[in-house]
Amino acid sequence: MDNNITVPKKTIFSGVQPSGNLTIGNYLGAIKNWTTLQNEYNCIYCVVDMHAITVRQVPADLRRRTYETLAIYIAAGLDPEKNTLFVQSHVPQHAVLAWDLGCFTMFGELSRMTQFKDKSRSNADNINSGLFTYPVLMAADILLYKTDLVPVGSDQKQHLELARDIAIRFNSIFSDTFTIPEGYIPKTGMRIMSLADPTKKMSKSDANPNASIGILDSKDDIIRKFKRAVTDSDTTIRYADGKDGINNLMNIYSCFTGKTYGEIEKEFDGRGYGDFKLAVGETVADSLSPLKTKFDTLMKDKAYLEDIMKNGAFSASRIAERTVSKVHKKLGFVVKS
Ligand code: ATP
Ligand code: LTN
Repeated sequence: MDNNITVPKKTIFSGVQPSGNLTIGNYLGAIKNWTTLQNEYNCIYCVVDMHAITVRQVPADLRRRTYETLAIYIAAGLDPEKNTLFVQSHVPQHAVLAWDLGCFTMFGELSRMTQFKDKSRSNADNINSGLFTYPVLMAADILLYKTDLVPVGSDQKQHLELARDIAIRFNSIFSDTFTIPEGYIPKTGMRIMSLADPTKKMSKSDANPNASIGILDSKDDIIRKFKRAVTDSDTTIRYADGKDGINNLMNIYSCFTGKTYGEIEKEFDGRGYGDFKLAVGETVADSLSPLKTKFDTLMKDKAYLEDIMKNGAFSASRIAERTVSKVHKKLGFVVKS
């Protein structure tokens, strides 16, 4: 038997917008899971700054957060030697392919996107066309790299479905061009909810600073925010329908400790919400502390971060250029001589 046959690694692509202070929702729903994939897969992780400008950004903040997001990727455990880490706007093929794919995406499909509806409500004075075509740019991100798997939180399922539909449509018109991507959605930490309104997802662009826990928040802030988390008028710590606030805290505690809901219920049997909230706050703060220390060191070395961005963009461009020229040939564009 030939043992030397090597199966090519599957490709993973994902990204986070540098649109605010990253939350434990981004960490548990996305970045933490990415670190477990880096040995088995060919992983490409992007800081999606072009997506971030669909909502008005302060330029200096956007720039700082782009460095910070990359530093968080590395501080959370993504090894720049094993993963391609880059900034979306450094690879212009993302915008080019987004235009092409936009001509194969229907107005009706985009109108059905719940993120567009939610963001139109929260940004009623700036419902720009980028907000509307956001999922097309996301489809371009994914399809440029022959991506097999896309690890995202469950809130992105609908966008991923659309990316698949666009790819299937293009392939059926022009013969096989794109790999059809699959979602890779984690079981635990799928959806971390807001501390202020546990029926809404925790989001880094929430206007209420008490609604979310930032990965880089101080221990005091983390404990204070958990103490204020909205719960219910019951007194027992148990996972049950209608106890959205407690269920969310139990989910967060479970993600950081590995304990099951049953174990958590036993641990806090006979104890009040105050005790439980304090335990969650301390556990989260202590678990994030090593990441924060590493982050602080990385942020002092901008040249190092820029080097990673540059190398990442170089590797990503080589693949992205190939995909775009293949697509342009199929579309009938004259090849530039
Ligand atoms: P914004 O508030 O700016 O729209 P966001 O906080 O929702 O952003 P994104 O940058 O859109 O975050 O998402 C990055 C990744 O984090 C995605 O994979 C998304 O599914 C995941 N994610 C975001 N919020 C949560 C959450 N509350 N629970 C689980 N996963 C989440
Ligand atoms: N829309 C995503 C961020 C994102 C993304 C991607 C995720 C942009 N492009 C490509 C996975 C693959 C979000 O999480 N809000």
